[in-house]
Amino acid sequence: MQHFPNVPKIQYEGPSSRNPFAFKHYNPDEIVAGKTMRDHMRFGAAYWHVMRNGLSDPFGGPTALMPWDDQSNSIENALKRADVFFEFLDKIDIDYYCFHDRDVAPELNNLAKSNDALEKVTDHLLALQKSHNKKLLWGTACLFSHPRYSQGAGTSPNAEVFAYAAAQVKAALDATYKLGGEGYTFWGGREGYSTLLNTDMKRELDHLAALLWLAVDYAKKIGFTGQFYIEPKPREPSTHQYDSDAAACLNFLRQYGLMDHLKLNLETNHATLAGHTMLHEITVALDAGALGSIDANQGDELIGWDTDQFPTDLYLTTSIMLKVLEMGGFTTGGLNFDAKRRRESHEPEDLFHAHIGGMDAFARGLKAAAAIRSDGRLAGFVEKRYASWNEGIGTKVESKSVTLEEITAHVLASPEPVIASGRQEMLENLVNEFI
Ligand code: XLS
Ligand code: NI
Ligand code: NI
Repeated sequence: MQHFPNVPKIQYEGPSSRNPFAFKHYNPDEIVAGKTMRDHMRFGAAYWHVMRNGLSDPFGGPTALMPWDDQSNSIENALKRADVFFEFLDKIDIDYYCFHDRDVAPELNNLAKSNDALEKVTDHLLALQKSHNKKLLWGTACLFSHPRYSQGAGTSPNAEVFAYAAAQVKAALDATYKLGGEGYTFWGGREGYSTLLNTDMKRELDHLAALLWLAVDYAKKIGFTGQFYIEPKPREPSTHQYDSDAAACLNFLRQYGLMDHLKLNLETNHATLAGHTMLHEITVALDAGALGSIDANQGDELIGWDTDQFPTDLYLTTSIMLKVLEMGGFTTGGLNFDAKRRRESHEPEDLFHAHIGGMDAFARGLKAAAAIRSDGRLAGFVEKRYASWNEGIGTKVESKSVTLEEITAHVLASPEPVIASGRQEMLENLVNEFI
C-alpha cells in the first residue's frame, strides 16, 4: 500500500535540479572530510511530529491530512501508522528515528494495558526496522501529556505519580533496548514549576536525580548500553524548567554525580528560548565533554514559543557542523528533526518538502564547515589570539605555578600591554566566503 502516491523516492540530483522532490545538496554517499554525508549526519525523523502532530496551535485545531489514520486509540491504528512511517523513512532516505512511548502506542489509562500495547507495537516496529534497514536513534517516555503529570513527573509533589513515571520509564527503556536504540532521552516537559509559592525546589530536584539514577541502574541490569541524554529547555509548558539550558543541566548532573551517565541532547529552538545561540549551547556542552545529540530545528525570532520549524538557516547549520566536526563526529547521537511543518502546510507531501529542506541545509552546513576547517584561517586566528598564554606569565598562570606577588612584580617590570583587534567583522566575512 502506497501512502504517499505522489512522492517518489527522494534522490540527489545536484544544485541545478529544479525538482522539489530531490536533494540539491545532500548526497548520502558523497565523501566530505573523510566520511560519507550519511555517516556525518545520522539524520533522524521524529515519530511525534511526522505521525502524530495534527498541527494544531493554541488558537485552532488540527489541519494535517492523515488519510491513513482513523483517529482511534486502537492498536490496529497504531500498527498502521508504523507502516506509513517506515514508508516515509524509505522515501526520504532517513536511517534513524526517535519516539515517545505514547507516540507509537496508545495510553490506555492503565499501566498493564498501556505496557501491553507498547509491547505489541514495538514487536511490529522491530520487524519494520529489520525489513526496512532502519535504526532507533533514541527512545523516550512521554511524561508530560497525561493529566497525572500536570504537576510534574519525576518532580511531582505526589510520590505515587513519581512511581507511575518511573514505571513508565522502565517500560520505555525495555522498549528502547528491544529495538536496539542507541540512546534514551529525558526531556522534562513538566519538570519545573508554575509558581515557587507551592514548590519545594530542593526536594523536587532530588527526586528528578533519583529518577535518572533509577534509570541508569536499570539500564545496567538489562544490559542497555545506549547513551542517556538530558534535553535542556527553559520553559514552556512550565514557567521554569529545572533543565533550563546546557549550563543548568551540567550543574545538575555534576551535583548528583551523573556526569558519567548522561550527555546533552541540544535543540536549537530551546537554545533560542533560553536566550542563547545554538552555537553557545553546543560550545558549553562540547567543552564539558557532554555533547551527545542534536534536535535539529529552528525557532522564529518573532514568535515567543517553541515553533519547532525545520532548519533552513545556513549560518546555523554551518555553525552546528563546525562543532560536530570539531568533536570528531557523532558517536551515538545524530541530527534528529524535532521539527514540524507550519499549520498551513497540511498535505502529506509537505512532510517531504520539510525534511528535504532540513537535510539540504545541513549538507550545505557540513560542506561549508569542512571547507572552513581545511582552509584553517579561522582556527589559526583563534590559536594566535591566545598565543601569549603559551609562554612567560601566561604559562605560569595556566600551570598554577605563580603567586599574586610574583605577578605583580612581573607587571611592574613590563610595559603597558598592547592588545590586538578581535577582528570580528573580518572573521564574519571569512565565514561568509564559505556559505
Ligand atoms: C519538546 C521537546 C521534545 C523532546 C522529546 O519541546 O523538544 O520533543 O525532544 O521529549
Ligand atoms: Ni526536542
Ligand atoms: Ni522543542
